[in-house]
Amino acid sequence: MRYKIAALGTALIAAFVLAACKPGGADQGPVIKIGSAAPLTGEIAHLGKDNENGARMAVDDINAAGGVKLGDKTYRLELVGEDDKADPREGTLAAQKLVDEGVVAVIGHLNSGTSIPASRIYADANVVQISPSATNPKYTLQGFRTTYRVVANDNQQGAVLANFAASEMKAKRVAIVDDRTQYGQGLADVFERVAKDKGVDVIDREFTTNRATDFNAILTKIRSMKPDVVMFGGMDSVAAPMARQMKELGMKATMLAGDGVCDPGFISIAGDASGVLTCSVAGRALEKMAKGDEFTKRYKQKFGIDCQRYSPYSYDAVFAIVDALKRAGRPDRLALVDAMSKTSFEGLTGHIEFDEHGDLKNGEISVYDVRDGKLNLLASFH
Ligand code: ABU
Repeated sequence: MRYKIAALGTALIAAFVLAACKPGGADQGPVIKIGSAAPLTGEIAHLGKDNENGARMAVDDINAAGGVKLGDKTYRLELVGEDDKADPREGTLAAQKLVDEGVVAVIGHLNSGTSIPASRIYADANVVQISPSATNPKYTLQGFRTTYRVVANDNQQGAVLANFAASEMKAKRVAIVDDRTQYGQGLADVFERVAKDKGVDVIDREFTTNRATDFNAILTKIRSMKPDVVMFGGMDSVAAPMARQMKELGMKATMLAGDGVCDPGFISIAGDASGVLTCSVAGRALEKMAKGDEFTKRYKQKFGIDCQRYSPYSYDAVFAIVDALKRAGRPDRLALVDAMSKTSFEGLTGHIEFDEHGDLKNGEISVYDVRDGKLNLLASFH
């Protein structure tokens, strides 16, 4: 049973409707605001900007195609971006700003550690939240009717990584390091449990932080234990210097990591140490999306940079909002919340439909390694 929606006060309804219908200019018509929350500064800003760019591309495409027709009105979408700095407290501040700004829904946040605390603020304000990248299972298990994601979760991702290590990589001895974030630690926990079930010897469990850059002590200890695999739960900004230090220490182990690491940003920071990585993405591989090539070309043309990881998912998240708005028939937060659970459409990233928690049905996990400085798709799992 999901969280009962808090009743909206008359003043708030009036404020929201006014915001939603505020003229965007003489020739632009009324506006529906959609929020985007992600780290736009700091170590993983490249990923946050990528999430925001995907949402912006969807908003621009929808506006270019004539906007959103609801009843006898046609609305232009406006994307309102907030920087959550990948920090839980900043995440709640960004969430409150977006709620106060009058957004009807939010695409975000990028991190599980920001998405989870922010989700209560969105739930209390009846604002639909769709994360294009937060994978910690707890995010959708809080009982909120407003909380969705368009990627698979870490119960799936951690299990696929552990099965892949045992069955495909034939790993016998695995050391695990995590960054103590909700994402990194959570993914490492699932990986450890499933790996042990598969008979893999988990020889060490270490932790660091999501800001650390020096892993000499941890890696020297792990090296002495001769692992086949070092599983890392965390983000690319930490994994890349760790990979470089593994190479400097002459370690032969493969680094195995999840979607926080599996992106071109890792390769550009890790450089000639990037070949150590095997990693997963919590969704369909870009290479397997029917319009993946077209998306990456248009993205490069529009923003002048290559897409990183989850921009196709934030693109689809905006379309999920518009799909539900059309069923709702009006730009109203509560009507949108009611319409969201019936979402069912073919998106760029695959079929978008949600289970009773707001998790994507039939989420896919893609596994890559790095060859010749590029991510190379190895396998996909449902
Ligand atoms: N899923 C990868 C990074 C985002 C997060 O879940 O924290």
